[in-house]
Amino acid sequence: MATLLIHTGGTIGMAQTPDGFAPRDGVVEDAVAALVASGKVTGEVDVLRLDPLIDSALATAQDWARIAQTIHHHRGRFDGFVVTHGTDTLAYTAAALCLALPGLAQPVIVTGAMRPLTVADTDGTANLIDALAAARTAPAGVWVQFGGKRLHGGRVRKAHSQALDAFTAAPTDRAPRVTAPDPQLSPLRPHEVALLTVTPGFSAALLDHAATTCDGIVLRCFGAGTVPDSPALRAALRKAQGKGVPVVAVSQCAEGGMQIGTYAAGKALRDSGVVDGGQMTAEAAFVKIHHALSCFAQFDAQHAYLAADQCGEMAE
Ligand code: ASN
Repeated sequence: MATLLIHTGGTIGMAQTPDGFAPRDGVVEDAVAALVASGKVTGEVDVLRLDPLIDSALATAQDWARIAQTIHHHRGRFDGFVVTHGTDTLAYTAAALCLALPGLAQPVIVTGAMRPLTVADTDGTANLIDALAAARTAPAGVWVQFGGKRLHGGRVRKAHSQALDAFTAAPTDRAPRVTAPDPQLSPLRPHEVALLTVTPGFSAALLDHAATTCDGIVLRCFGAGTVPDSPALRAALRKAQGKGVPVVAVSQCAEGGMQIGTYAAGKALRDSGVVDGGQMTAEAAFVKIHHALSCFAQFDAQHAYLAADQCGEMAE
């Protein structure tokens, strides 16, 4: 069985520099070669480096599209894929890959490390071994293999900034892939998408600015879906609706998701055509808006796509 490992950057392949950890060519390639030579990894593993290697803080929608294109292009030659990636924005990339590759027949295993392969107490070796094994055995779809856990790529979030098992995902029976009769590559283009968090005393001017200047908005609401309702907030939401700027509401809580309609303080969302994000993470909502804007020209079609579960990202 052949696996393609696509290396994009991140701590796993970093080394110390005067400015702090930064990507270094050859680190992941050498580690994979050593694992194969020692027999800890079996089967053929090809490594493809997506230059320039980056700290994932610098990743953009173009990077998500490039990784998806690479997987789609090589889908006929490999039984599974591993993507090595920085952890800071790994959840965005995993969700973007879930949505970008409908009908994917192979597993895509996204992994990385909290400590580089170049330090003694690295977690990168274990994650690499687990990810390469999962690429041969996991069901089709996009999974995150990290800290001994295999998580749904469309539901994952970085929950800890230091721990080796930094990721969590609410479980679901839905596979992390969009169902389609044939493998496809969805268009994915950069867009201006705002991710705004409501706060006590939230300035509706921020939302108004986003409605004026952005292509889409993720609104992180309180609890099960309440907002600091005010005429100014309603006017900003109506402006977004009038301009055809999709707004997706998600919960600031790490678990439980939205239940819009429970409280009158969430009615402004309903009255303004805001999409109920359900169980979606803010990361998944952010990339889903990019997909909706890239795939559909009409607001109604964008809205319908955003409101429907595509790959288990919204499922209970
Ligand atoms: N800053 C790093 C990155 O996201 C963090 C990591 O990979 N652990 O690229």
